[in-house]
Amino acid sequence: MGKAQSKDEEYSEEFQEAKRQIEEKGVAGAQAMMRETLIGWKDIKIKIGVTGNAGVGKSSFINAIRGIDDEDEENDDDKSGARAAKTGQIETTMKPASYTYPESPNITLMDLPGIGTPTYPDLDIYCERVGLETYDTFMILTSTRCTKLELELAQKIKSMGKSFFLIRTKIDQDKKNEKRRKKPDIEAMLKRIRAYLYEIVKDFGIREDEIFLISNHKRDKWEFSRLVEAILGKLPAHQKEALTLSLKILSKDVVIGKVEILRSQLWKASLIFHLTIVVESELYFRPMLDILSALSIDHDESKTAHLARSERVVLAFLGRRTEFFRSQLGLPEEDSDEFEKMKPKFQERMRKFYPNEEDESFWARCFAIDISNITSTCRPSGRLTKVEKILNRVLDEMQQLSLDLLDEAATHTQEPRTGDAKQSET
Ligand SMILES: Nc1nc2c(ncn2[C@@H]2O[C@H](COP(=O)(O)OP(=O)(O)OP(=O)(O)O)[C@@H](O)[C@H]2O)c(=O)[nH]1
Ligand SMILES: [Mg+2]
Repeated sequence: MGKAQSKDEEYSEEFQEAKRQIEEKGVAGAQAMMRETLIGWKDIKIKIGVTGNAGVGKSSFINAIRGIDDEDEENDDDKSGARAAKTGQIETTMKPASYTYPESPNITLMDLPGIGTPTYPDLDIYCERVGLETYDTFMILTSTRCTKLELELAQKIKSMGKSFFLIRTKIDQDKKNEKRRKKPDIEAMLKRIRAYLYEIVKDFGIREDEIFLISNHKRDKWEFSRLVEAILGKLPAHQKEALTLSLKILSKDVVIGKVEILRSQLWKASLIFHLTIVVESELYFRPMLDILSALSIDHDESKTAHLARSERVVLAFLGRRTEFFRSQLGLPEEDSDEFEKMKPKFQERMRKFYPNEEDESFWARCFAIDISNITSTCRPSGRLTKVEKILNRVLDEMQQLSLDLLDEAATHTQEPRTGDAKQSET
């Protein structure tokens, strides 16, 4: 994720900007700027159009990919778009509605009305009314047979120079139907469906692996997680990072992708931390030293007080970062029901990720790291490297725990593993 060259460019660009901010507004300005770039992924806008015939499962897909239940009424009145999309057996979505990832309101999934309904019988009118040209990319959903209108829609999207994936929903229903046959062969059925669709869309330059067979009701089966990976792969680097960080944990690939991004951001996080310490010294330590010098009083006591303050800054910083990593990897809060349900061996490993800001011995106990060792390091580069090292270690252990939890869940439910690149179910 992210090419080395562009990361270097980005690094030096942001670094130059931080330097400029220090000159203009002092370290507090640079600190604010770095903090903004660190949470910048929340500001990148992506608009994905979800379209297709009426009733193929567009709204259900929008809920499934955001990890929201169709029946989730809790958020029904939520105007931010983080609510469940309405689904139903009759024509349900009458005009475009936008839905967002709960974690990232700027990633918009547009739930478009079905084509070819009495409300939108004509494709040109449909395209105009839903503003087809305003989307970055599309998901065309289909179930059972492909219709002429769906093909015309695909043609229209291609002619606008935009990309789309073809998603065949309701595979669970096909499986049920296949099982009623005398000699059911689910694998052969899946192949048949894929070959049928490929034959129809290959002239649009769609590759066979750009067709996805999914069930909105069973995200852990067939090709749902491969689809998520493919959507990420299509987006430019920044959008990909934004969407990855917004995803709920669906698979091992998502865990690994998130950790990779969090790791690539470590230098920014530790630079903020360093600037915080510098701000502390500027605001507190330096004026104090001046006063003490003026009064000809020994500095040592003040130095100790400053180090104690710095130590609190380190504890708070590491605590906040660890909490962010934990929420990114979908690991539960301490004392939550989810935590209570975990096996004791996992609970034990999780305890390392609930740092207590008041507990100075936490990092030494859990990660064999001496915090005072960091604060007493005066060289900024030494401080930065140490903080990055600690956070890297936290990420290593969190990634491993998340992967082990996914394995455990897969064994427990006896379902196919969600992280496999090509999933199939027989
Ligand atoms: N078995 C099964 N049913 C599905 C799946 N996806 C959607 N459905 C059902 O299909 C029906 C229509 O789903 P919607 O998500 O409302 O379909 P839509 O494409 O948004 O429909 P319109 O908005 O009317 O165009 C609902 O009863 C869903 O529960 C799926 O993957 N498997
Ligand atoms: Mg709908």
